[in-house]
Parts: sequence; C-alpha cells; structure tokens
Amino acid sequence: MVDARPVGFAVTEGVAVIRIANPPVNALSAPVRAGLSEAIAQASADPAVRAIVIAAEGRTFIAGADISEFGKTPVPPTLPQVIATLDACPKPIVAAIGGAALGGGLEVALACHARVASPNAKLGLPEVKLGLVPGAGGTQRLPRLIGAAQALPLMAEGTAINAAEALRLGILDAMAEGDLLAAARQHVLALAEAGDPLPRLRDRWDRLGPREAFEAAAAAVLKRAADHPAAAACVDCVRAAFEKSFEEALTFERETFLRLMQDERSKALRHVFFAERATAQIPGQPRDTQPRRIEHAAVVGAGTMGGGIAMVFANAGIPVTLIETHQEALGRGLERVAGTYAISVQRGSLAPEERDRRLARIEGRVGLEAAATADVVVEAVFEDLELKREIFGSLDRIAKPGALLASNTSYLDIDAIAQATARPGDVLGMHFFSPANVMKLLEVVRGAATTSEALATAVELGKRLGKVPVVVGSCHGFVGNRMLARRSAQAERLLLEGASPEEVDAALVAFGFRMGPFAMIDLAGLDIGWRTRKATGKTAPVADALCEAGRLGQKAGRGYYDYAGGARQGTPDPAVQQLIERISAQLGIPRRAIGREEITERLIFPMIDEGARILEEGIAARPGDIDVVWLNGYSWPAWRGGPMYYGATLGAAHVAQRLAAYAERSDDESLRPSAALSRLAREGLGFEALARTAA
Ligand code: T1G
Repeated sequence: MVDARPVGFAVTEGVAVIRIANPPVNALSAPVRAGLSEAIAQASADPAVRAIVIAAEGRTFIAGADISEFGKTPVPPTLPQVIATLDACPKPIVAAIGGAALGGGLEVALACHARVASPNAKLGLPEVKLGLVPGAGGTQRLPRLIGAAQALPLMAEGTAINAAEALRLGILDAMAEGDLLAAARQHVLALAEAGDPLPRLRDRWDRLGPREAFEAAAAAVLKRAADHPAAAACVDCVRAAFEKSFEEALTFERETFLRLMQDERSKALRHVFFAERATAQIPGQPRDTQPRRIEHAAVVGAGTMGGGIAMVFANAGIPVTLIETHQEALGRGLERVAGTYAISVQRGSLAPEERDRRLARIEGRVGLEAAATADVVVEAVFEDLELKREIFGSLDRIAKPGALLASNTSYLDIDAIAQATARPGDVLGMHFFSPANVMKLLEVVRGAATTSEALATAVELGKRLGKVPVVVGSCHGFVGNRMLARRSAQAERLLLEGASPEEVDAALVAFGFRMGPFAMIDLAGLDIGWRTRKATGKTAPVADALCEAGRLGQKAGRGYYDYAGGARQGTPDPAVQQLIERISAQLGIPRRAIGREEITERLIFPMIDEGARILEEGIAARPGDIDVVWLNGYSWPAWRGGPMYYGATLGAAHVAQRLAAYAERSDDESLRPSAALSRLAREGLGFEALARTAA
C-alpha cells in the first residue's frame, strides 16, 4: 500500500529508501519538500539506518520544482532548505535516477553523495527556459562536479543530456543496467562500508577547473545571450563559485533566482510552459477518448510540403507511402527528400545510417490506390478546393474503414472537403508549417462533423511526430494565417503611408522577432501570396506591383530588397521606394514619417484584435492556444508569452484605445477595434472571458 503522503520511507537491511510519489512527474511541491525533509531527518536519526537511497515512482525521477507554485508565497521548507538537510546528513545518500532528473530534481541528486541512473535517464538544468537560473545549488554543485567550463553551457542552454553522456561527464557515478534500486543500494552500502569521509561537492573547489576555461565558456554564452538575462545570470552565478565562499555563492544564486522570478520575461515563459501543455486538452472532448493506432501513413502529393510531411512520418519511425499522379513528379519529390536528408548529413546533424533508415521508410508510389492500407492519409496537393474535393472523394472509395483523412490545406474550408466523402467524421485538417520537417506547429483543424476519436488520433499523432498540435476551428486561415493576414495588411498599409520596408522590419526585429515581415516574404517568395490573393480576389497594391515587376524575392535576386550577387541579406532598393511612392500617389494616400512605436503597435495590435474575434467565434478554445500557435509557427518571441498573453499584459482597453486612435489618424477602418475587443475593454475583462462565451 503506497503511503498516501508524497514521500514514502522504508528501511531494509540497514538502507532507508526514501521514495517520492507525486504523479505525474514527481515535481517538488510543498508536501513533497516537507516529506523529503522529514524522511531525511528520520533516516539520519535512526540507528538502524546505515545508508540512504532517494528514489521516485513513475516515469520520472524528479521533474524539478513545482512550477505551478511560482510567484506564490513560498511554503517552507524551501528547496534550498531541503537540500541543506541532505547536505548535512552524516550518512551516505545515493540518488536512484530513473527517467528525468531536471532542475530541482537534479539539484537534489547533486546534493546526494552519489548518483546511479537507469539508461533511460535524462538530466539537466532547464531553468533558463523559464527565464530563471537554478535556484537550489545547481550553479555551485554542478561546476564542482564536472568543471565550471562544462557546467555553464548546460545550464545556460537548459539542455537535457542522456544517461550515457552524464556518466561520461561524471555527473553519474554508475549506470544500472538492471534493477535500479538494487544498484543504488549496492552503491550506497559500498560507500558506508568504505568508511572514508563522505564526498561533499561544497568542498570540491579544486574541481572547478581553470578560470580561463570558464571565462572562455562565459564569453561564448554571453555572445548568444544578447537578450536573454537568465543565461547571463547563469554566468554570474557560476563565476561566483570562483570568487565567493560556497555559502556566499549559494546566497548570491538564491537572490538571483528570486529576482528573475519576478521578471516579466520569466512570467511569460512560465505561461508558455503551461499553455503548450494545455493544448492537449481538446475542448469539449471526453478525456477518456481513445486515439486510433497509426502504424502506416500515406501522403498525397510529393511537392515541397508533401515531401516534408513524408519526412516527418519517417523521422518518427512511421512507414509512409508518398503518392503522386505521375512518375516524374514522384521522382522529383523523392529527390528533394533525399537532398534534404543529405544536407543534414553534411551538416553532421544526421548520421548516414539514420538517414538510410528514414529513407527506407518512405515508399514512392503512383496512384491513389496506394493509400488503401494507410491508417492516416495526409493530402498535400495544390491549394485548390475542387482538386482537394476530388481527391477526398476518391480516398473515400479507396482508404480503409477508420482511416484518418487529413488535408494539409492552409486556409481552405475543411467542411467543404469533408462533404466530398461519406465519412466526414474521419476528415480534419492537419496543417503543417513549412518546412514541415522543421517547424513544430501543427494546426489540427476540426470540421463540423469531425469525431472526438479522429481529433484525439490527430493530436496524439502530432505529438508522436514531434509537433505541437493545437486544435482549431475551420475558417479562412484558421488561427495563425488569419492573424498573419491582419499584420500583413498593416505592413503594406504602413508602406503606403510613409514607412519603408526596412523601418517596418526593424520594428518587428526590435520587438523580438528574428525577421521582419518583408524579409520573411522575400525569403518565402512573393509569388505564394500573390497566387492566394488572385485565387481569393484580394489585392495588395505594393506586393502585387512587385510581383508584376518580377521581384519575387530572394529566389529572383530582388523583392522588397535587393539581393545582388545572391546575397542572403537584402539591401534597401531605391526602385522599391519609388514604386511605393508612386502607388501611394495613385491611391491618394498622404505620406508622412511614421515612428517605431506606431509601426510596432499597428503590426501587433490588429493581431490581438483578431485573436479576440477568433476566441469569440470558438475557432480557438483558449487564449493560450493562440499563443502556442504563434510561438511555434511564426517565431513569436517566447519571452513575450504570445500575442494574447502580451495583449493581456497591456489590457484590452489599452489595445482598443490605440487601435481606435490609429484608425482615426490613418482613416483606415480595418484598424477599428472589433466588437469582441471593445466589449472586453468596456467590461474590464480578460481574453479568456471570450472563450467562455463561445460555448
Ligand atoms: N512543475 C509542475 N508541473 C509540471 C512540471 C513541473 N516542474 N513538469 C511537468 N509538469 C506537468 C505538466 O504541466 C503536465 O501537466 C504534466 O506534468 C506532464 O508534463 C529550484 C526552480 C518532466 C520531461 O522545467 O520538461 O526546478 O498538462 O506533458 O511530456 O532550480 O514535463 O498533464 O496537467 O511535459 O512526459 C525545472 C519541466 C523547474 C521540467 C516530462 N524543471 N517538465 O515530459 O510530460 S524549475 C523543468 C518537463 C526548477 C529549481 C528550479 C516535462 C518532463 P498536465 P508533460 P512529458
């Protein structure tokens, strides 16, 4: 009978096993910290106990501090207090690490005298991903175990390493091939019998390694951490190991941790952590819905997207049939896939034998009949509704019963596609983002008839493919592209009113994006948007004029910018400025100098307004889902939390007021705040209020 408390205690043959059981990931919540502290004191005082093992139930060791407690009043004992108890224990303690030992979980293990792990263990200090530094001794103990120069990058990047690497580095003392607990007991008894003074990391100043090596590692971190205060703070904490006593350095680390805890970036990153996990809860879905088993996939269309999607399945170990209508198109598609893998092999990011295994999982076939045995079929053909309806009509006849039928369409009506079949319940959108084998976001688009089981299958499959699946409703552009359209419209409008492409791009880069809208369009190619606008009867005067002038972007050597000599970095082109000014004049739009604040707000605030409409229409279930879409599909800066999180920090009233002012100033009705946003502003409500109203 497992003790109801989150920490169990049992003594057998002189070894006290302290067992943490706090599902799902043994986070160090207040009850766990209290239980751990009591158990260590009990074991220390018990004369029958010669040695101690700390173990954990379930699939992880300890996933770290309980992030849901952050920002609340700390409940003693704090983790540093628990770790101080461990550190003061007069009896040998070994950590038995099965699964993940992350953050505070690794810090607990580092305070033990030794660490034994199973081969599947993962160890790391990921606090920096939450905008924090390790706050319970990690910045002092890890450098005293493996050297400061090796420890710093691990915590500054927050990467998790596997057990083999941890053993090689010296974080682990032994690997348990079989019974982990037995191996840990054996190790700790050997420590007890040796009778030597117990190894204490606090005393291993000698293991820090050369200061110069640390400073070189620090310089490398600081070069990459330009706008990442937590990574820079890791440098300061580890440097303290060279300059302060252990206790003083621990105090410095704790002060740094608590300061960063209050930082807006950390709050945003903690929001992202939970928002990304909340997307797995599909709105209105019975939690016990069982996803179907996917063992074989088919992808229809061997173009750029189809080939990329086939790679996603192959990379996840799922055999996939890549289907085309003609052999030559299929051949081109397969060559493109092989070429993409070859680049990864050349870069050293993919071993040749793994490349071969993945390629072997991709079978090229001509004709839709090849989809007959697939458990999931992803259509990735040209963005033409009639063509897609025709394909789904055929798939309805060919695909096996229960197969998931998905379209990769980026904006077309899923219901119209589903109605081409007699099984609309099995039809949904799986909108991958280009390049499909790289981008994390997967919009799972639910049709009116899509069943819960089909949705659960697509979400489960998305996670298995290494994607971040977000369930969205069907409308033009779903969530991401629908909000992008608002930003793109304003980007074009700002050009016509007097801003230059480089001023617009610079504003978004200063906001935190890696690239501005025009550099991004030049990279992707102006013809993609041009084709969509022509198909939907829309216009964008500047973009259309550039396309008509053959300025299709980097691939054409010029777009919004000039890429003379095949340059990757575009340079402003006076011809573009003249073209813009000419169109402004033709449209009778007066030009003026536009400041950065206005540019930034006119790019970002319409997206927030569109997000409010999306919530009210029920196209997204939660504001956080919209944030996850933009973080994983459009490189929204994670330390700003996402468009809806950012909007919430400003308040709906502020956003609405600014939009109304810009609408007046620019005489642009598209800037006027929507009814949804105006209601929130009037009633002083948060964006989640809209999600509740859209049942
Ligand atoms: N605190 C609270 N809840 C957590 C949690 C945590 N540390 N980690 C996971 N969860 C929840 C998560 O929200 C989800 O809940 C469920 O557990 C399953 O998570 C002092 C201060 C361990 C690799 O950053 O990386 O220690 O949605 O879906 O895919 O220096 O969870 O089911 O309700 O991710 O199997 C540092 C974060 C904290 C590790 C497992 N630790 N967690 O992955 O499950 S800061 C981390 C993970 C710290 C100290 C500092 C992963 C995992 P729900 P999941 P998974």
